[in-house]
Amino acid sequence: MADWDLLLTNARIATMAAKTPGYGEIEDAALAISGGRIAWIGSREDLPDGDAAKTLSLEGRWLTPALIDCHTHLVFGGDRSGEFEQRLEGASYEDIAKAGGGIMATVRATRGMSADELFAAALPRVQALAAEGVATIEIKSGYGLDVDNEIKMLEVARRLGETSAVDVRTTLLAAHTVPAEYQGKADEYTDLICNDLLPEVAARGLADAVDAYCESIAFTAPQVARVFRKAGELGLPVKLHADQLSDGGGAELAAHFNALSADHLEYTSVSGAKAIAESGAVAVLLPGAFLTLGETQKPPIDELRRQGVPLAVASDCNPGTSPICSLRNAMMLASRLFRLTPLECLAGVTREAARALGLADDRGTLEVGKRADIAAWDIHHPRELSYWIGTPQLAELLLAD
Ligand code: DI6
Ligand code: FE
Repeated sequence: MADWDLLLTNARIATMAAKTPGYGEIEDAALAISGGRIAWIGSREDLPDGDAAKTLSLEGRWLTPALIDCHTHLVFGGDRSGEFEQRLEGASYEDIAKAGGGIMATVRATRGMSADELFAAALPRVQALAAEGVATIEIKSGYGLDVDNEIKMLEVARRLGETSAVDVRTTLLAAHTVPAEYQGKADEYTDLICNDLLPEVAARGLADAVDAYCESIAFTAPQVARVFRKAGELGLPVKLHADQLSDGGGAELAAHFNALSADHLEYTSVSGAKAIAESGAVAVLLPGAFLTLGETQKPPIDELRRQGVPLAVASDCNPGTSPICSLRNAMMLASRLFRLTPLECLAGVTREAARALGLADDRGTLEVGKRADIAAWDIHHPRELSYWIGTPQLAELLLAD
């Protein structure tokens, strides 16, 4: 007879398991949890005999894997509503960045804040995501752009994970933009990242991955390649902001370095999509940035689908291009703007988001052995999670620990 910590009964389950068709629906289901892991899942009539320390009836509610926001920049100082206004008056994102605004404005605000102040500013964002069913959040640095401030950001991100119920994965994005003090000296700043910052971050275990922004206003492919080679030497996986504003061969570059994911991809070519497919990287779609920038060129969704590239969806929560602290809204936008189906949207914030973080074996689907991070919803069908706009439907978020 099995011993379980918790037995969930009278539930409808969308397992989101890769091998099952559709949502992997199980009607009148039960799910048993032991030691924070799923110990049994299936139809209630097949449930083996067992003793559960606690039993919870879900009263017919739907269970899905807890959501995963696999791309955020939610630790930052200040806001950029002034630039939002300027853009609506005609300035472009690149114009503002070249005039010293854009990312650099947030860098100045972030450098000017203590770790405690940054933590206090970021905590409500983490709580807002958790309130809509998110249990895992990736948080990038990239607004410090020197050794001390990048480390400060990563420490704040780690602390957010330690002090909240949400699991935080951190990503070093020192190659986000060239800081003002290195203007015209991008190679020297790349040296600083490779020689000083990366080794210290790796030695202190502060980052789970390394990201870079490959773009005409940011870093060239050879500079990104140096950062990625160093990350590889230090045993850290990589991911890339690729082809967001122009086709800079970012998808190919990400594929070449076996990146976990290539993110944005608005300007990715057919050959770029093929390269991602062959490498096995996840395409992370960020419709909040597409919306905010008034972008008209969409990621090559049909080509990515044809090539069998896994599609993830994330909020990209940041003060410049995606001031959207809601993964449900990102799902909603992915369906409206990129025509992802509700099934693709839900897979994109569960199974494929886990894969984009290198956590596919650990979470993102409801299967035996996986982490028991489970969202219970007041809905009649899981497609509603992309359909409703701004409608809270989370009944409960059950977390492994
Ligand atoms: N692409 C983005 O959309 C964000 N970073 C990036 O590389 C923008 C970050 C910002 O504007 O503050
Ligand atoms: Fe981003």
